[in-house]
Amino acid sequence: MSIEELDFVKGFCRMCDDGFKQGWHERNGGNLTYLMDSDEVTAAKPDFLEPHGWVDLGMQETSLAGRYFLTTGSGKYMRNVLEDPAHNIGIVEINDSGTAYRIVWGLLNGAKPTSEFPTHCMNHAARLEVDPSNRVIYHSHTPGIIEMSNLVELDDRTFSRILWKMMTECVVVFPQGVGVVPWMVPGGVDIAKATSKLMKKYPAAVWAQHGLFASGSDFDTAFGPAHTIEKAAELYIASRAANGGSDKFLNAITDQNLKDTCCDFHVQINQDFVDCR
Ligand code: 2HA
Ligand code: ZN
Repeated sequence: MSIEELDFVKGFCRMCDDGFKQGWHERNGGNLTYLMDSDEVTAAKPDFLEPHGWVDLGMQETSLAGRYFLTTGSGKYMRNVLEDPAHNIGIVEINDSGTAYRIVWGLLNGAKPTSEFPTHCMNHAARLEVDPSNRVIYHSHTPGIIEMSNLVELDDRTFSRILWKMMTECVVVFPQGVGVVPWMVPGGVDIAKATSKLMKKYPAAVWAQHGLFASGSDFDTAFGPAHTIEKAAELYIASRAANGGSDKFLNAITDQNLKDTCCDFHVQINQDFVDCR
């Protein structure tokens, strides 16, 4: 079986296309990485090409040493991934000390891993600390979240409470809430550090005026919360617009409603973000 026929590659390509169809990936916006397990590496290895030279990561992640990632390419369009995986995505190997990577498949014609590869690596390491089953980090340019970051205070509690209260099941989908990274220059180690700090507390983090980072143990559990968070943000924007711009809604989910929902669904709400006992 060729690499492009393997289930994890097909799932990866489908997710890129799903995000594009949602309107989250204009031009080359957004990126996706997937941490392969040893069976997936074994299945893909016969098709690996002559590896490229090692490239410095600009940081060290010892927990990722020797691991392999499937990643979108820098400057590549999510829109094109499904049709032509080998030119738009690729497999990279991390070296034994977790300081460098090399391309072993795909990213043809001199392409490189996503410009956000340092953020993805740090986020993988951060999520693995709190959830050893985590495999996916997904960055999208979600319009509702970007609109919301123009309008509300940029802090974790404010964002989480608004999103939870927009739709009953939100608090069940992300009961820890979401983190918020203030506006920062993308693509570097500083934003990677700020994001990965939040990803130790939350499975998703907003980038103000930029988009969203989501994580999960597979493509569904990363895409699903991203979809839910973005839908809640769009509901907030639409509700405010329909309410003359005001955020004082006639009816709203209360803090007690949030807690009762979590109790019934057996999930632990982030207690710091609710006001009642
Ligand atoms: O263009 O989304 O944050 C890729 C990006 C950078
Ligand atoms: Zn981006």
